[in-house]
Amino acid sequence: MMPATSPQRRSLRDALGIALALAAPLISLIYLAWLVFGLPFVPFDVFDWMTRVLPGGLITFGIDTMVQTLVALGFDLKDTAKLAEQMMAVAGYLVTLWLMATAFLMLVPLRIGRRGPLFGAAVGLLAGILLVPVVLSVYTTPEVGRLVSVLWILLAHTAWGAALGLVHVWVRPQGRYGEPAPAAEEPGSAETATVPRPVETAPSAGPAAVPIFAETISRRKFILRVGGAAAVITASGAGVATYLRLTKEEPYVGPSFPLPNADARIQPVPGTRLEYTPVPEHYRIDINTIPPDIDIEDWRLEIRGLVQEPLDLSLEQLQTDYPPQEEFVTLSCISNPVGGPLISTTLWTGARLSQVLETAGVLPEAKFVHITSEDGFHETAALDVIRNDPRIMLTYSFDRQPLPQGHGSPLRVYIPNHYGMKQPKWIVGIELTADFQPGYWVERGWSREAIVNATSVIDTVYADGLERKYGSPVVPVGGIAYAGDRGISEVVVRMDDGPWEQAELREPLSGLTWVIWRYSWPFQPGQHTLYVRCRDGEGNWQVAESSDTYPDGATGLHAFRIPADYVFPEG
Ligand SMILES: Nc1nc2c(c(=O)[nH]1)N[C@H]1C(S)=C(S)[C@@H](COP(=O)(O)O)O[C@H]1N2
Ligand SMILES: [Mo]
Repeated sequence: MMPATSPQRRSLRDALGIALALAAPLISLIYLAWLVFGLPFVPFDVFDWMTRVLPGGLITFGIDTMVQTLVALGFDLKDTAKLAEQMMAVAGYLVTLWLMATAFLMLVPLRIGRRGPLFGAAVGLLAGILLVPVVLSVYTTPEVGRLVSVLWILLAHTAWGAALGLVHVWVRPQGRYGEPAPAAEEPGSAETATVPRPVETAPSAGPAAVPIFAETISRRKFILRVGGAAAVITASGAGVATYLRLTKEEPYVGPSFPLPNADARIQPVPGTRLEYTPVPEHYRIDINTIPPDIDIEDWRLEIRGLVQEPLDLSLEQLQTDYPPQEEFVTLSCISNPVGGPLISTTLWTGARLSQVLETAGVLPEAKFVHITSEDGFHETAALDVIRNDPRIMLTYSFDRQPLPQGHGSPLRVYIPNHYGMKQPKWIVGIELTADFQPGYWVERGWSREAIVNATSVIDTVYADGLERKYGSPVVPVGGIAYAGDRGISEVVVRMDDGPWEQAELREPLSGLTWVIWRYSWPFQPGQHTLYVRCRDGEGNWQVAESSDTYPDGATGLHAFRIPADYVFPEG
């Protein structure tokens, strides 16, 4: 006997709940398999693939929105930018699976019976087949062979589909008043349905209508059980991840050598950012959710194109056949907003690029050097520029330590005075060409030259340092100014609409880094805004007019708002 309210279809709410309870454990499983066996983590690969194929404007908008949101929410960008991307990747994948499964549960007729799992498996396999070329084209997460990865992707998604089909037959649809209804109706009884079915996969009645479970269970019970299992899998995944991270991470203990300007007369105002960025805190920007993992033993730098002799150089050759050179370098991302966090300073060590090219014997027709990376990133530099600038180097060390994986291990290039987008990490090839070839971000509309704009930032208004100068209270103010290899000749600060006043400059780590400045602000009670502006070593003032990061890098003055209750002058 059938209850009168027995529905012929699942409600959307039911389908959404069940579909979510199935999508979450698949992701947890794929995640665990990645951590433990190095099998592909599909969400990250799909996300990175989308980053590469979607129009540049959309990606730029996405990055800017993310950076602005994180900064506005007060997050430390170096910790959160990649994490936010990773969360977006997982969320996108989850929602896709969720919607697919919901559609399946809504559209596939309940009387599909024992053919449910088979049909589900076919749907899952199809999803897996679509994902395979995507993952293979990016392939940054797997640490296993391609065949194993392909098999895993197909297997995992087929299993998910089969589970979906099984659950479809197993979990009975909820009646209007919560009464149970059989998952598969008796032959004939379903035919009395007045609601037309959207999809008829089994047009002929017959064996399909025989239920494969002796009993069906309620949605609530199902979600409790599967949800419990999913929670266990997810929690153990997070546990393993935390364990792996804790055992991998080494604490950072400052530079192992004295900084060249340790005795400089001008000292930073407390609250100014560190002049020498600890490497773990160096900002990181690239097109990868997980940085490429290159095996240094197998890696070779391939020099090709218009050369007398193509070369394959090992890292050891680069380190021993060429005299190492060092530079203190400030690197900035072109996406760094004025006052933003995408700028850092450390010590770079490498081999002079012009010398390495000489070994290969550059042919006279060559005009450009096209550098390619493991992740598909690439950039072009003019051969003239490389020949005339001995500072341009193939870098293998940060802070006198091997280049970290996230910063381009084993090799990246340094080109002074240009934004980071001009400086490929994870280099695998250098080709000498006669024709200009636009780089990865240039193809997406960003600046062809990408010369850094002069910029200056107020890091701190040190209220606790309030002191008296000639009897009047002053508050120390400090920050950085940066203009690539042009250096900084002057920094000025002004309050509200007042006159510009000189700040003092600290001797920088090198002519390629930012400069720390300080200024004694004659204290005024009340609410005020301080502005800073700098002049580069060639005498050009920082552009005061505001412009967006796209396409040439941000310009405009950094402002520091001082609330009325910020500083309390002593009696
Ligand atoms: N291979 C590769 N190199 C790359 C990128 C990338 O996505 N892939 N991003 C560039 C950009 S936009 C910047 S700002 C710098 C950042 O270097 P960092 O992460 O070491 O700070 O790397 C550059 N080199
Ligand atoms: Mo960048």
